[in-house]
Amino acid sequence: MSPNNEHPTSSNTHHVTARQSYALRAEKATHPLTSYLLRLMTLKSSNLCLSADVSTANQLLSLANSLGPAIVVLKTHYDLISNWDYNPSTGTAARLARIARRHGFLIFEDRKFGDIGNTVQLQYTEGTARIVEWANITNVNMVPGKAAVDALAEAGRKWRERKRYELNVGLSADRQRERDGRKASIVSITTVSQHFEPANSPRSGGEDFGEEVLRGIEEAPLERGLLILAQMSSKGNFMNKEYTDACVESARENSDFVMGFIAQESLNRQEDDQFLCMTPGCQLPPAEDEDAEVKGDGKGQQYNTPQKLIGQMGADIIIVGRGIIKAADPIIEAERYRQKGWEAYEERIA
Ligand code: 5BU
Repeated sequence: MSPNNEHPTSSNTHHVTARQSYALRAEKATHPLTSYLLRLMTLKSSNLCLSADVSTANQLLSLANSLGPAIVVLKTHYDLISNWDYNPSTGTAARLARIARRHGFLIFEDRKFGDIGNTVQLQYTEGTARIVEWANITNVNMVPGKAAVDALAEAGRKWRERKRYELNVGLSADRQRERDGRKASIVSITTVSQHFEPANSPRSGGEDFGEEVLRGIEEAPLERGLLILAQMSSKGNFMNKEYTDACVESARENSDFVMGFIAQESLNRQEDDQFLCMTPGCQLPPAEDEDAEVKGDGKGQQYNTPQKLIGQMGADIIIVGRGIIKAADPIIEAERYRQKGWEAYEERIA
């Protein structure tokens, strides 16, 4: 493979989706989670994903709580967290899911699966983290081949079917108990898996969060979604055009599971492509010098502004980590990124 380390420079907003509003795309999207996310973006006027690259669970949860109102997706690297608590009911993922429902954002575990099909299925659904249980979205590095995507899609489908079945069994058992006048007390697999569900859900064991749920939208659908790592932001990466094209083909083959791409430009090419493009490598110049050039991080990361990524490259969601987390006031900075990202989108569709 020859490296494709140059960032795309030309405009990439010719596809019909680049001119459509997120609300219209929500109506047209066939993937339920894509449709939900686009509605959430419309509701919150936000196309911002926070990359919560911190090292303790408390830092993660506190960032999620304070920046939640500005974002639509929170991206985790759970293996960066030194004290990640794996308990399904009281652990880090369960607590994050409650905050996600309170503020209205999806959880995206940036796991970059990259192994043979059988292994990625196990990594996704089993092991300590059981990512499928708590992450609405995850991603795959397709270097091992399309089988990795097919295998994750199969695991995602199976999980959803099992979950639906468990929920139905759980609901009918509850109804039966109600009819019998008995208290809901049996501990079933349903009860255990329900703890992963977001707050205030008919699926979440009846916990009532009252006012503490984002109004105007229901909880996220059960469907899980995958993003394919089609292009990277890092200098000198080996993701060439041939690889990127294969990612797009694979996405079309698994469009009931693949929501879109991690890429530096929109990859919608065919008329009916409706993929999302989520883009890392995003920073703003300082507020006091908005014309300044944004530079890399000295460790291979390359940055572009929201204006370039959303406005010219057709990205849908900007992914921002240190630009926000390391700011003197992350809440103010997250709001600044939200505004800039949204303005760039409004200009694009105008
Ligand atoms: P930053 O602090 O905004 O540079 O963080 C970017 C995040 O996005 C970080 O978690 C990376 O692992 C992630 N990332 C990226 O920077 N570039 C890529 O091409 C991919 C992921 Br894929």
